[in-house]
Amino acid sequence: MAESFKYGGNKGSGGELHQKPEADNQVMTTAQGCPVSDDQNSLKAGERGPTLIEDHILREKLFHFDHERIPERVVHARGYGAHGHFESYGNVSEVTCADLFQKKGQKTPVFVRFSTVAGNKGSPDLARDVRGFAVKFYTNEGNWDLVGNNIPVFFIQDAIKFPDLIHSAKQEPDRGFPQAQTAHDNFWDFISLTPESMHMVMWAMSDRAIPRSLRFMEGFGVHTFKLVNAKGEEKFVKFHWKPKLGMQSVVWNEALKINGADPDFHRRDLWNAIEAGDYPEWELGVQIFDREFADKFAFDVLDATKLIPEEEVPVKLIGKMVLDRVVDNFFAETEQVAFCTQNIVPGIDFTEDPLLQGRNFSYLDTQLKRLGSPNFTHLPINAPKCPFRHLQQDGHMAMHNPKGRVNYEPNSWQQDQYNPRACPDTGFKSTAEPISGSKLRYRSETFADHYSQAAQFYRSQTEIEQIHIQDALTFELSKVETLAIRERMVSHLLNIDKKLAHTVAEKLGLQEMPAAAETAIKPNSKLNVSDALSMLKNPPNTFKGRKLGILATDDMDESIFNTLIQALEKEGAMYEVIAPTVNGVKTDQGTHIKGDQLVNGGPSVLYDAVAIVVSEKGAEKLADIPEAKDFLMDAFAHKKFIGYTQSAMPLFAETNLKGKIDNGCIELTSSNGKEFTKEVRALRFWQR
Ligand code: HDE
Repeated sequence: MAESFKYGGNKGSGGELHQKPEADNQVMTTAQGCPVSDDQNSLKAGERGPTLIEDHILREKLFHFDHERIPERVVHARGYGAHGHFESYGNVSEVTCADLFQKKGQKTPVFVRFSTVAGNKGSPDLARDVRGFAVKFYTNEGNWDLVGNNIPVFFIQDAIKFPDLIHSAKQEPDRGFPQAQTAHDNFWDFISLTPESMHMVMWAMSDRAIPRSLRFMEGFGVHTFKLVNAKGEEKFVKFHWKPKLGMQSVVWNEALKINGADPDFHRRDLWNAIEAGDYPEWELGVQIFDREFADKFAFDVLDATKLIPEEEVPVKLIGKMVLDRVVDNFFAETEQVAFCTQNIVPGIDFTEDPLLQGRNFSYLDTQLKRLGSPNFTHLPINAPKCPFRHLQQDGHMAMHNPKGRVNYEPNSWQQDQYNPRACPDTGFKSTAEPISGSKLRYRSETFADHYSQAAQFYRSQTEIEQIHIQDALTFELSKVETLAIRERMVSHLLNIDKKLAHTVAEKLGLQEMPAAAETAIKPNSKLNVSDALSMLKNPPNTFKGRKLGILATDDMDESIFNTLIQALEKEGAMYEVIAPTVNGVKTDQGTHIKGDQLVNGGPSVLYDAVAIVVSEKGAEKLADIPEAKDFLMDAFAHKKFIGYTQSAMPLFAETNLKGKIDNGCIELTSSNGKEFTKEVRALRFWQR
């Protein structure tokens, strides 16, 4: 019998690769540690079977495989995680005694999981959706989970509506589609019957819901929390994450194409950036305010559909987070991480926000279902990194089992080493919030204004951003088949902005304008514009962390290419070479340049700006390739900056863009790489 057969498989079926282990520590074993002699063939009676049930190796392998999946998250199923640390600026110790904020430079390990909300685990990254932004801080006084989103408000005011919201957003129960999309009847039916969602809808229809990268989004704690200092004095707080590289989104047409070209666009981007040492960073900001401000603020600070404009309470930066390590194992870390809003530490406290109160129940509950045991806190990704001692015991998969007699308290076993006791001085204390009133099911009247901040958000956007909101609403409602739902949505838009309502109605071809929806109280149309709410009013001023797509062919001008690359490297930007063969190209000097993508594998939607560095002959050849034409035409349509060499003209001519060359198209020379890199910092040539 040939060796290759003995150690697996037949010749010709890859069996040759199954070699004997070289060292003892390479010998495969079963989960019970029994060495395996053959991992290619099951145990059979006779050469052609049947297979024997005695084959414990086969049965153990299949048994484990059959149980590989755990229930995916009901929401936020699609996510991506990374490790890093939080470094405190040490400037809020007066306001909070939370250990992680006490000293300047103090570092706390973190694990972050970003996610979309509506899609299932395998859905594409660039769905129009809210992004989860969940951070687990492994502090010296226990884990603090700040389980936020990339949008500062939420759809609903009371946790009791959450299952309805999510049911309506996910695939419809009879047909099982659409996946990862809110563009369908059920979602807009629910939304149009839920006026409190209008502010969030404006955000969800804005470019915030189609981020270019997880690295370029803001994050928000959403709810109002409390900070408590050593004297027990409390202040209210809203948490913000500000991306160091600035905010950036794609345009909708790009999102659609990216989902086809690379459904893993966001996770790949995060993985690649961290692996390249280009560690993404965010600063943690806080809006701190007291009860007096809360009482006089125009809205209830317990209402999660409202924000506090940064112009009214400025954001104070209190530390920075760096993500510098990818996971070792996606399942063990990203899938098994269990965020719980009720994971809180001394110095921080909850408020009575009815959404937050409901979440504090829901997250623990969901982890039991997903991870199957109350001992999910024993998993390395969920375990605190500080010492922990308690008297909880047993249960499925118990891995931390204390020694000794003590498993209750009070007890008389002072001599026992393991004997944890509560400590009134250092232990977590809830703030003594005065509560009075009757037990009732009620929505506070202070929660009644559903339109004023929606209007404020819309008014605070630039014209381009407003057009994107109009287009997004039109797109989504165009997929709604029931006319009454479209009309009902327009009736709400009338309370937000008349021009917006009329534009959407017109784009939808509504024959008659509905009356404005009834409002519980008269909206305030005079709230000040807040520039902080606009992405385009706060552009990044760097191309750092962004990626240039260089369409290249043989015989391209090497000096132009080199100047460009040097400038990009200086800027801290990345690039990929897209070539007719993935092996790459040869320059006019005969140098081989490695290719990253094939012309039909690297469409321009994957890049922040593009350059066409080709020879004339190369351009002529590209002019015959549809994907090469799409590369240029899409970049132009998506208002990207386009660097080009004169020799690229045959491609421009074939795409009819030759006569349209504008200031967003920049001719590259062997000396202007720096100028080009500076120009593309604006990310898009919106004037086009
Ligand atoms: Fe969540 N949410 N949520 N949510 N949420 C979950 O927990 C829930 C809400 C958020 O990467 C679930 O582990 C209720 C607001 C993020 O693992 C579940 C309510 C915000 C993540 C759950 C809300 C969020 C979740 C599903 C209304 C932004 C992903 C699986 C009261 C501030 C965390 C899981 C991760 C996940 C319940 C509303 C953010 C079912 C009941 C508001 C980022 O427990």
